[in-house]
Amino acid sequence: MIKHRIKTDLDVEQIRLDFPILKREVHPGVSLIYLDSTATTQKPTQVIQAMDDYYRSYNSNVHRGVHTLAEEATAAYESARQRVANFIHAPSAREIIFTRNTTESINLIAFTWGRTYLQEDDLVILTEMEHHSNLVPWQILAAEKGIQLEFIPITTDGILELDVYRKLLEQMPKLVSFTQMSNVLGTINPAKEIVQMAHQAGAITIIDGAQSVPHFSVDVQDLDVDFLAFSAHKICGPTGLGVLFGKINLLNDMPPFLGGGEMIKRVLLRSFTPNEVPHKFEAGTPAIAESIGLHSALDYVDQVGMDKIAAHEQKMISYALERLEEVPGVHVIGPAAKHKGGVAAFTFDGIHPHDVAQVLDRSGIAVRAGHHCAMPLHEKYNIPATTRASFYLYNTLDEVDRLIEGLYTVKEFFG
Ligand code: 7TS
Repeated sequence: MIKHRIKTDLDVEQIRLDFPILKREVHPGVSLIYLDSTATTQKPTQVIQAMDDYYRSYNSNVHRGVHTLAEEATAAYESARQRVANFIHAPSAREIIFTRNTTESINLIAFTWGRTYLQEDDLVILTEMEHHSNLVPWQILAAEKGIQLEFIPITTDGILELDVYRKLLEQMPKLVSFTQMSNVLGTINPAKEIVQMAHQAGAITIIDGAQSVPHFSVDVQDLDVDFLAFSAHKICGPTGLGVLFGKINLLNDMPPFLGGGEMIKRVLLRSFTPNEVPHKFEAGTPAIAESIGLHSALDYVDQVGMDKIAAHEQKMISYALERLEEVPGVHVIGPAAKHKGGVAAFTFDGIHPHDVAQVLDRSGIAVRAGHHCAMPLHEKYNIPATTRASFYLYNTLDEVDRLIEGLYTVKEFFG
């Protein structure tokens, strides 16, 4: 069963030592094989310690005090903002807004920019492979304002049909919003080209970077994208913190999102003056510990090297696709490895994905089963659900072998 295999450039055994959870047994004598990083990634000790250190030594609210702790916490929070700007090559930290997650980042754009600038019959282009968080906010706006939605279709291999996109652009859309990498198909979309084409048609662009920013190097200036959203918890950081990058002129012209403390300059009984960007969009006490955790997470993945992480995942997915193909009855959806990140979603003839995931769990293998918040995508393939294995910097080729062994056990179990 164990195959001869290629080597990857990452010292994964060393990296694994940084992730305490990877040492745990999920059942007596059964160690964890975590293949669900697309849902959320595990956290290295460095990140956990950075947050622990904040709570132990300088816990305080930000921007509100002149005492030492408040100054230290504020400096750490603003330093995290600068770190995020550097990580995605944003020209200025003022273009980085902290939200709760990717979902909130996209909703923020829909509720502020969308409500202000989109009118009845304006066209918004999305794709058929979007996560619900880049569908539902626009559907809400469509119901409220009568905007029109169109979708770039995908081929049976899970690649965007850019010829159809080109045709759609002739209708002069106001907005093109798309995922840089699919959380189900694993498809990596030609983001720069999509943005460029949208701009030529006069549209504003949004990239859902939830699955791209953690897995390969993303440069918002090179992409020339107007907005980009991602979540800290998918890049070795904590839950509860998201990022929205926006070009400064757009952010300056957008109305605030939520109202309350921090987002104001001056308040009278019946009116207020909003604060400057980015604070205008950060009402209330922010996720301070989480921003410190994200700072540490970005240092961590940068130290490993984003290009090395991407290359490792490329080898992981190539090997996984090759091995999954050997299992009779398994069908992976999505493109060939060269167009794909480290995500393999598949069906197993005659066996429900939840049953697959449940039997795999007995061997300690954590995969996700379901529609992965992409119901329209599954409908396109005429399947209700898939089982999904996803890989990150701490996964090994041995774990792929264990997954394959697990799938043979599933097959035996269900006859
Ligand atoms: N966009 C994409 C492409 C995603 O994969 C996800 C989460 C989101 C947006 C939303 O991120 P959140 O942090 O706001 O929840 N994707 C998944 C997944 O595939 N399984 O669980 C969460």
